Amino acid sequence: MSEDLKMKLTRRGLLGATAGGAALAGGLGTRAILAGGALGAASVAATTAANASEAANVAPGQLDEYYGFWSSGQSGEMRILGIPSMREFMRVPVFNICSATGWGITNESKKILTEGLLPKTKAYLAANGLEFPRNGDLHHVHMSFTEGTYDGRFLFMNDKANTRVARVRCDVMKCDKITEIPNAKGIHGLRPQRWPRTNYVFCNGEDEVPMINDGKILDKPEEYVNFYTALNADDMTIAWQVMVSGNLDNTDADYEGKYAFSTCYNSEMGMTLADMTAADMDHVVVYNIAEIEKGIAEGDFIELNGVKVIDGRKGKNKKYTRYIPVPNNPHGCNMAPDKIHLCIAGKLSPTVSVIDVRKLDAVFADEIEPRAAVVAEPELGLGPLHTCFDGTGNAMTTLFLDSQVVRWNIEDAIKAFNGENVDPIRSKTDVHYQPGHNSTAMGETLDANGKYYLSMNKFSKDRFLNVGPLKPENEQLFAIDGDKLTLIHDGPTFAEPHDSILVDPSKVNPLSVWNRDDRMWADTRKQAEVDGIDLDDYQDTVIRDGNKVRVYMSSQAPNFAIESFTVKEGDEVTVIVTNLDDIDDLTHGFTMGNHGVAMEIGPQATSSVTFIAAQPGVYWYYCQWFCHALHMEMRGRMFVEPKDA
Ligand code: K7E
Ligand code: CUA
Ligand code: CA
Repeated sequence: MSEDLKMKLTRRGLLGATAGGAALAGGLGTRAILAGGALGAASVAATTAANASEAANVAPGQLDEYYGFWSSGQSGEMRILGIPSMREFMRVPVFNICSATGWGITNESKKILTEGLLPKTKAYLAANGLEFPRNGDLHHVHMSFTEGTYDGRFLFMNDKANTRVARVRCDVMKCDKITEIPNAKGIHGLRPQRWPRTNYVFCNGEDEVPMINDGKILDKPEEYVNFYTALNADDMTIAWQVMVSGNLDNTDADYEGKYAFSTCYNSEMGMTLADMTAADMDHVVVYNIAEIEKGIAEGDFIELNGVKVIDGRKGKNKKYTRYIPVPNNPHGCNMAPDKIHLCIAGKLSPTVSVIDVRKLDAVFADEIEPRAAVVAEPELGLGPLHTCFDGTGNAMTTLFLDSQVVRWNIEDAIKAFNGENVDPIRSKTDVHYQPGHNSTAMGETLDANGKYYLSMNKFSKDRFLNVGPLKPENEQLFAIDGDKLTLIHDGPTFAEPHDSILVDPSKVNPLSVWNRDDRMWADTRKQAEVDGIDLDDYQDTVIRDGNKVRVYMSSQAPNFAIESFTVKEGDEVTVIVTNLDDIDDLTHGFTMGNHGVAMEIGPQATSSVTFIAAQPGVYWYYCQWFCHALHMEMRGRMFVEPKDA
């Protein structure tokens, strides 16, 4: 490592950049502190792109070229946008609670939010008066693959805040499964297996904890471990876990189904910022999938909380994992669609480490040192976080501190690493400001193409009218023209444009109207059968079952079939609404006034909600999704009789 590079990796450099707030001050101070010299010039001046914005203009009524599936960070939902217009089409609630759709309020969604929680978690949530976590931190959304490209079945996403992984069905764009991951803490990096298909979803546990986290071991970091989890994509159960040394940040998988990878920024097992950044080098963990499966089959595991756990810690079972040293505190982990090069973003180091996955067989066979799998380490700029690809042999890496994207050539980086006098950097383009993730159309698949480049920026600062101390983030879309990136869209987003994938519409084909026999309301259907009601036919009935009342009603614009019903004070009331309309876009809602109850009922869907009618009186319910000229009139009354009347 050059002296210059070493200097940039010092802890003082990092602390200066973060603690000083220089990164937010426009970059100059940061660069001075971290690099002591000029790298590419990130200007704080606003880029004007009036003519270029034409390229992002999708004419009224015209459809976009790509779907964008977005994570929303601490908002906990998934979003669907159109590329290149950047119009936001939909918000799909996942780890959050949604007032519009009733996610977290309906019985159907509550089941999904609770059934995958660990018993211990349920117990301590209950002690806090909760059935499920109210928040989520959704960083990474990725679609299921078949043979290296998207197959349009599912989208998978992590919740760092509550150690969960969720799945969204692409046919209806609703979440259908949420699994809390045992043993691990803080699921961060997440990627589906690419080859031969997504049998596994790989999940990184970021936070270090005792192997058995029951309070017997507390402040003894030397006994902490981290867990890498393979989830079965088809049923969202845990397939196996690997215990590793150091923590786990981002993950990716190869195009052969042989290896998966994680970056680790805390090989030091430090519990303070100073300690987490103390070493010169951290590492990338390489998982040998076939050996792990064999180890599981042969019983070479311990069982922890019902999960088969392989010991892949450093120096334990070298057939399962290998540790490739890379400069301190790496972050992004991105497999190139050339099927060969894995790009590890340096974060504290201005470099990207390029690992040739063809060398990993030799690493596992002890024929070469792990570090010999690194075939290039170009110095690209300050704060490299994530890399994406456009299928041309070039890579584009976000530079957080420089507020730029650097476009560079992988082969030239390898040549330079081998001593040839070539500069791999093709161009640097300013973004506004501090980019985290980036993406290209189909960029994490074999169909990667070079049309659009998306920069998800963590700060908008001076770019929009001031809305108070909490500012929006900023997303920028660029047209890729050779090595030149031209800004074609620049717009604010609410927390947080974390990560995204841009997907060709040929891969996704959602329904417009629900199938009546969808499994989303299978439990309600079962209850209806017990109550002697055919949900597909006449159903407008009120059933009393002790102090439980079930109100079955259909809806057809602009009417609820039941215009009033009567219950007794203290009754547990379940309202089951079936939307008989089978027209595109004809969604009804059900809101029970003053009860904190609302839900969406899509065309042909059934939804249900349960509440206690605790106060006698007259209450109005109404449809809160605009459905008809007489939508306001789509309402009815609930009479709650006093208990001793
Ligand atoms: Cu870079 Cu959570 Cu994807 Cu943030 S991780 S940027
Ligand atoms: Cu039904 Cu509004
Ligand atoms: Ca470190």
